[in-house]
Amino acid sequence: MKILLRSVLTLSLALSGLTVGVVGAQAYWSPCPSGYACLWTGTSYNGSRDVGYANYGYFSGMSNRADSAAANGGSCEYTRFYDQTDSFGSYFVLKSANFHNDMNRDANLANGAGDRPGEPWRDRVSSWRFTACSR
Ligand SMILES: [Ca+2]
Repeated sequence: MKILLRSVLTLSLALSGLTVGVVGAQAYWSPCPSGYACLWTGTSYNGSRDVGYANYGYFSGMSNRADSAAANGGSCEYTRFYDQTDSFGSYFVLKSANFHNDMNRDANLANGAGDRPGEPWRDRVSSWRFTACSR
């Protein structure tokens, strides 16, 4: 009986260990709230912030002024940051922090951003567009 109890106890501990190991819903850290595209006047998400929350739009308060950026489209997997208004011109892509733990923010646009490494993007972003939206 003592051996049986010990076995049950061991099994319980093993199962609770498995439960602890299960990862919950994806919720990656981001300086940008879910559902938004975000820009800051300073590097490393400092200074003034402007946000976009429609599927696309113009950063009226931050056009050609941003030094850092983050993407967190609530149901959209990617965000394009354009250098002209109304989703025109060149753009770089950041992944949404709701879906991806990598490439979802850039602390310094001057040395490249997202999928455009080495390309200067400081004081250049004017509009955004969410893409790959699931609902
Ligand atoms: Ca960068």
